[in-house]
Amino acid sequence: MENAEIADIFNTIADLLELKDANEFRIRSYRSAARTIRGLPDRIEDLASEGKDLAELPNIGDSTAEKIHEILDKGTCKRLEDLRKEMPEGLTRIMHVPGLGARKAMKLHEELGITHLDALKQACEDRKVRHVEDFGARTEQKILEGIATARSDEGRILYKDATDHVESLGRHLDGCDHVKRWEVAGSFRRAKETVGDLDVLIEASDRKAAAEELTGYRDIAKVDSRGKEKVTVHLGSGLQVDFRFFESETFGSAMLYFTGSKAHNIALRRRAQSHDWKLNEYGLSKGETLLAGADEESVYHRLNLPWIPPELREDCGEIDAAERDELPDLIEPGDVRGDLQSHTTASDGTAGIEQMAQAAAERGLTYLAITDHTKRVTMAKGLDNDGCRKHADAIREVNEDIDGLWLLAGIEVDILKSGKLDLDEDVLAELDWVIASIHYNRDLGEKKMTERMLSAIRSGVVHGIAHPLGRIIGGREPMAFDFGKVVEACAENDVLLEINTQPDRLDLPDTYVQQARKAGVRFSLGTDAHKPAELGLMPYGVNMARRGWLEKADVVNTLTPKQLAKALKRD
Ligand code: DGT
Ligand code: CA
Ligand code: CA
Ligand code: ZN
Repeated sequence: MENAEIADIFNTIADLLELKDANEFRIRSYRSAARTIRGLPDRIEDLASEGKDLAELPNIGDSTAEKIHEILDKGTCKRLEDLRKEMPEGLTRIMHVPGLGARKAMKLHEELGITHLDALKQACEDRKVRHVEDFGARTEQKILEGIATARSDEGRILYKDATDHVESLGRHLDGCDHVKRWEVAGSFRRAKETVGDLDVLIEASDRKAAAEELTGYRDIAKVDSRGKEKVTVHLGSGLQVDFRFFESETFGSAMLYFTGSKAHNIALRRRAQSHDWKLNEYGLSKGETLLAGADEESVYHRLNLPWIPPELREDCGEIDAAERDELPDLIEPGDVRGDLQSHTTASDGTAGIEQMAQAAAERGLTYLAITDHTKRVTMAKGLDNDGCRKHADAIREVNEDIDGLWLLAGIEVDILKSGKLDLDEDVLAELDWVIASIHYNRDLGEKKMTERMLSAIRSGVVHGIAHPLGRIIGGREPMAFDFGKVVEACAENDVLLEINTQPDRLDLPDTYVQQARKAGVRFSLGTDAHKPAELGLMPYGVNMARRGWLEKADVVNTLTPKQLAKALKRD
């Protein structure tokens, strides 16, 4: 039994308990157990059979350990089965539709007898949901959109989670004697925010032996097929991996083909056809003659193009740009000098100012902006005017004591419903760095939301807008506002747009970044770290910046501290 399956069981128990409105503490303890199990480097089944005491694992107590043994033994546990008898399990999927949650899911169940997702969709289409107390027509529409998003994301995983799989699978492949070379292509190589499956290309010294070796990877739940060209497996988490074998003469054209995107491939193939050549995974050829195939560069060059970075291969203008020799010189992780969003215990972070500063210095950052929440965010104990002033003093004090790191005294100020900022402008004007964002009343209709954004952008005290769309991948829809107008106002008022680097936010996303860049907007990168380890999330945001065609000069985090200080001065 795989760790992920055990983790899923604990998450389902937590969901069912949440629907029952059970004790919050118990719900949370099941969720943390699930997280621990999912993240373990070893298979829990192996640990158990080696006789290890599972209760010694973090977040796992005696009763959880007992349940794990029960699950390993029977594939399920009594707790889950009892809950299933009490509560339709389909509700656990309904509660995860963006905008719903356990309470609303239960309400729909009680009022309309809904027990599964299809029934919910039908009820929305039949306009029954709008008549339930607290719901209304707009909510009904939102639910329909939410179901569509949940479905389109189904089976896709976050890029970061894919990275973890690739790292661990990669270690296995490195140890396979008959695997001479392996590369991951597909959406993973293009660094898309979510990945549907992994496409791994293999050069083997002996395909049969290599297939034998690679299917020995410990996290494989099922080998779907095993052939001379291709081996398909499913990992414990359900993620599909396609391994494809290629020889070195065509490895480059295979990389090109399986990196995609499909639209990019089609555009390239059209180009080849205009010369009466053929392009596929086995190379670029003229009749029987192979013109290019060993590496990607040679294929592009033969088509009279420079090599195009995978992040740009979406058929969104990259071939034209390549043809005119106007491809962007994309920003790289090493260009980033500092981090422009982080939280401390002053609001909802887990570490103090010193600890965050220390961690940033250890990572080699030359600046870090501390940007705690303001009072509107009551859940995060947000700061009021007075609290903000005191916090800024404390940040500046730590800044005095630490060498080689500039701690910016900053804030993530809420943009209120009215468009006003959550703190006084004179308080904000004293700070080194002010980003504004929306956390509440996210749905006032497009017109009001646009005005709200514009009034923050025009306030004269705001340097940037944080997580501008407010989306959570697979969890929350972007807010509806006129992005074109916001972009225009940002360009006019010299206000930055953030690329929030949290793997489930990545907000702004690629196509929005492209649009804003074309209008002359500049960007900031913020990990939004709520604990020291999250300062390591920067590369995920750099990926998004690259997919948005950004160069070093488009992102203020590449400035030296001195240049940044100058850029942030308000007139
Ligand atoms: P994913 O897995 O949904 O995140 O997205 P991809 O882009 O990895 O798509 P996938 O795994 O279906 O296929 C990998 C690549 O193979 C894809 O990016 C382009 C190429 N490919 C797949 N099917 C076709 C096709 O029908 N025509 C062309 N030209 N290329 C294809
Ligand atoms: Ca794929
Ligand atoms: Ca695939
Ligand atoms: Zn935030």
